[in-house]
Amino acid sequence: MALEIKKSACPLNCWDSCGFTVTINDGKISKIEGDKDHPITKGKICGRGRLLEERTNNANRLTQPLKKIDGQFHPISWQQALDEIAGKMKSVKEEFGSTSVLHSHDYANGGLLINLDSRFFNCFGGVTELTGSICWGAGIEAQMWDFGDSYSHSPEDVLNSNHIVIWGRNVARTNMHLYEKLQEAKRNGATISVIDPIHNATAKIANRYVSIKPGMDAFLAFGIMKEILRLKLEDISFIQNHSIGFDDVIELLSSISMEQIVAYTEVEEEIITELAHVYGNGPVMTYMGLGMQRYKNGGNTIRSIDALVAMSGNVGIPGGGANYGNLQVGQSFNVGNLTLSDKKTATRSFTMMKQAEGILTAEEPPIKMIFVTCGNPLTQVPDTNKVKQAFERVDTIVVIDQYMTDTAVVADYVLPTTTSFEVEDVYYSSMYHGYVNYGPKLVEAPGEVKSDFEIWSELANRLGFGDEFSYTREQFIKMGLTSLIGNNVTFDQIKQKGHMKLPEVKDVPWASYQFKTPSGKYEFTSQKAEKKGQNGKLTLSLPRESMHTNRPLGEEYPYTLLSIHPLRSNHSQHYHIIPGLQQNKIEVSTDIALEKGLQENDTAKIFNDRGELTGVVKILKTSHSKVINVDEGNWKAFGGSVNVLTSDEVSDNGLGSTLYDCLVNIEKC
Ligand SMILES: Nc1nc2c(c(=O)[nH]1)N[C@H]1C(S)=C(S)[C@@H](COP(=O)(O)OP(=O)(O)OC[C@H]3O[C@@H](n4cnc5c(=O)[nH]c(N)nc54)[C@H](O)[C@@H]3O)O[C@H]1N2
Ligand SMILES: Nc1nc2c(c(=O)[nH]1)N[C@H]1C(S)=C(S)[C@@H](COP(=O)(O)OP(=O)(O)OC[C@H]3O[C@@H](n4cnc5c(=O)[nH]c(N)nc54)[C@H](O)[C@@H]3O)O[C@H]1N2
Ligand code: SF4
Ligand SMILES: [Mo]
Repeated sequence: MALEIKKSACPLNCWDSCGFTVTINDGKISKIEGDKDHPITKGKICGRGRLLEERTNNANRLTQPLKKIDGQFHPISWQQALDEIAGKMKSVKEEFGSTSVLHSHDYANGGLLINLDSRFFNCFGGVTELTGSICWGAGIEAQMWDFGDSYSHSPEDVLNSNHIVIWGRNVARTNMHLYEKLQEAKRNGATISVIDPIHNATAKIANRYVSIKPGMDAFLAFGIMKEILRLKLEDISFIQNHSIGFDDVIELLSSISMEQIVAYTEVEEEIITELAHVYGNGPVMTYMGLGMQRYKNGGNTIRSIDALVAMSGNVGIPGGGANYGNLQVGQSFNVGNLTLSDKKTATRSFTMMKQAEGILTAEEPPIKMIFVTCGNPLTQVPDTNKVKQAFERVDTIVVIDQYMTDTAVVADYVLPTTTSFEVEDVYYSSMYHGYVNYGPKLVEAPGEVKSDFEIWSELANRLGFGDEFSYTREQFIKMGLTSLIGNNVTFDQIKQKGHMKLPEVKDVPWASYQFKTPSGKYEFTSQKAEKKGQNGKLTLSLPRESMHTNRPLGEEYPYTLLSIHPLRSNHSQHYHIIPGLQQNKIEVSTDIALEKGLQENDTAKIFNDRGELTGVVKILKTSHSKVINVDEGNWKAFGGSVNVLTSDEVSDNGLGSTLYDCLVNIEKC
């Protein structure tokens, strides 16, 4: 038996972007472990990564193209599937124009060549595309306004911090290598504060846990800034020399009292003062999560925390930073070479959030055909009932996936695709560190499975633009890396080592205080926003669904529903292979349990005007008193997605989501 051990990389949409060592036994993946040589992973990976072995080998994996006939799926040949799909594309383009085709996707695979989907649709003439991001849109735009870009400090730099503030990031669950770094920093003497409505696993190692009312973090930042000014702890030199608009912040802060701040946030004044001393005694490294900006006021929340970090002198210094995304990595590639956006002659876009609304209301042209890739909108996009209704209204749906997901179930054609071990690519994440990883082809794909790339190129041949796909994967990877070549990076180096830190990536961003904003300074009041016709100032904005903004709704549905990321699954991708996950768990605060007479393991129903969901009650020992959580990603077969309850409303900036801006009620069944 031939046993081999090879390096590879995790393709999952995750902060960590780990390096793997993969054991291959007789042409099959048999084990996935962490690559000890990888500077971030250092030999450790999570269960989601290890279970990619199961996701590759599972007997339920799709291995043949399927076509739905009279409500039942039947295997068909690739020849038939691709001929029929290309034929349909041609005819809808002739009759309605190319934008009658919608490409619905998310970012389930962090490989560079996933961008070839855009090349295909651009060469076809341009389809209806999705803009914005359910994941992190509001916060990215917020940082674009404040700094001119969204950059994080290198993982190692946390060891230079005096204090660390984990603000709405579930580090122990979603960002395991930061969790390890936090433990190391704590041993070195740094303090850790966790600000979160839920006492999550990271709070267990923190020196200070601050429970906050969901959606009210900007007010906490305002309270801390007020105290910093009162205590004269602000960085006057940074404010005077490297920023604009601080007068607007002072005006805003004087328009709200500390009593109001305490009432909104439900954080005690003493704790606000303590946090002012933390920020005044830097360097302080602030790690913001993405959950916290999935509210109507999410962009303003991230901007207000950025402002706190900036005015306290924690921008551009080792051990500091307003760490949210790290676009330095993604921006290093030459993605335009892969996507050929100037090939498209027609354009239309829907926001990712409101794709269902778009499908239901589009007229000139209507949506006649949908392609779904790297996404599972029937579980992951808000307002599932509306998404289902919209998808059911479209004549032809093509889903490219590895499994019969809730979205694949509503398709007309399901095309089986490869896992990352069956094709060559380079992988990266624009969320945490600055490394790019190499993933070679390690095994043959099972059955008749074809990669997304092969599917695009075979459809392109049928549609008359096959030339644009007449390159090998390696040639395409090199095309995407051309922007790096002058920088002493070659594909062969990445290949040889298995990973590489991209030379452009700065460990301490903004150290020169040269910001990428219109003024070149840090902008407390954003000129970019003003140019767009918006008020670029920070505001006292509130979540959309709350007692303060909609009293009748707040009375009917008194609890905020969070739907945070599951520990053991990456979104919906692991539920079907982990029996222990195959039931919705409704986590409620102890106060809600008392109020509603709920006990551990009772069956309960949560509901609002959009939908309802049943599950088993779990009681959160420490959390904000009005909070319920159901982890996102669950399949219909196992109780259904929490998104039956969430709203498709878009956030205040950046076309982000408002998934956690969601009121519900609960009753025992
Ligand atoms: N295990 C696991 N890890 C993952 C993923 C996964 O599916 N599973 N997904 C990956 C992806 S795509 C992403 S985007 C990241 C997301 O990573 P995170 O941002 O860490 O995860 P979220 O689950 O979005 O929420 C993070 C935290 O925000 C808190 N929170 C919610 N509302 C508020 C609020 O109003 N204020 C404050 N202060 N906190 C709030 C929640 O209680 C939760 O602890 O995780 C990545 N890593
Ligand atoms: N209620 C609620 N909803 C949420 C969130 C939340 O916190 N709460 N989080 C949001 C966030 S942050 C995100 S990032 C999104 C994630 O949303 P999605 O990306 O839609 O979620 P996944 O479950 O990862 O689904 C990805 C699908 O792509 C398939 N896939 C994997 N690799 C490939 C490939 O190479 N090619 C193709 N064609 N398919 C592939 C997988 O099998 C899977 O079915 O969900 C969002 N939805
Ligand atoms: S899911 Fe994230 S933490 Fe887990 S192995 Fe993949 S990159 Fe690493
Ligand atoms: Mo995400």
